[in-house]
Amino acid sequence: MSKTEGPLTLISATPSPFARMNRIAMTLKGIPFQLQNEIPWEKDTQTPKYNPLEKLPILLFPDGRPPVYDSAHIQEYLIQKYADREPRLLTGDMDLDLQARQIQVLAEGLMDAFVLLFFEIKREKPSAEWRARQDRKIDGAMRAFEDLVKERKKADKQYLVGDDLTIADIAAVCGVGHIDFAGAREGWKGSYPTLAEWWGAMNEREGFKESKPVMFDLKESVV
Ligand SMILES: N[C@@H](CCC(=O)N[C@@H](CS)C(=O)NCC(=O)O)C(=O)O
Repeated sequence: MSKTEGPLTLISATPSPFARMNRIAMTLKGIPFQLQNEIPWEKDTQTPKYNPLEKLPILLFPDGRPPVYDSAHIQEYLIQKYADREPRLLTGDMDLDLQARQIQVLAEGLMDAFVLLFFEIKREKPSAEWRARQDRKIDGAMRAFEDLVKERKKADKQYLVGDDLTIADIAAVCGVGHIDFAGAREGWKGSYPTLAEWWGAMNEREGFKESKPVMFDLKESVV
């Protein structure tokens, strides 16, 4: 196989909820890709070589075209480039798609707040104010997801937007899944029962269950 052929590569981390969104989209669409698992906070990571922001996921092309980074940006590329492959992951209706992307933003905000909290707690003297701020965001997002799922259930809808699976469902499963995986909100399933039931079923679906988060061993100090 020549250098310009072959599958896409996704620089990912085994626990990363951001990368998980892209992994699910590519798996569901049947796009061939290989994973390059890294720990983006450690010295030997390749991430700065491809993304000056030093974050993953990053999508690499076999022909050496510029890499694509930021999970949402990668989702957009996959949706448009592979528009002929089901599931389409957006509805094609501008207003519904605005909602789908908004839900993705909410899920990413939840993930970001978790990461900021995770490292704050590792500091010698964590800031109580900063922790409270991130905690509010996590709780706010979880409440918003519970309300959203409740509303959709009332309308007898399985998915968060429209009648088919979209990036909104993928993002919500990954965001909530990370809180569950990290044990960041003990008892969350009791506090948000409708969300827990929806998430539990979605998380076991084909394309989702293969990408559940797996912890890595962070050896180097980050903060
Ligand atoms: N907005 C970015 C966030 C990605 C992100 O925070 N990734 C984490 C791994 S889960 C990372 O690479 N962190 C390294 C760093 O912040 O330096 C996206 O959606 O892709």
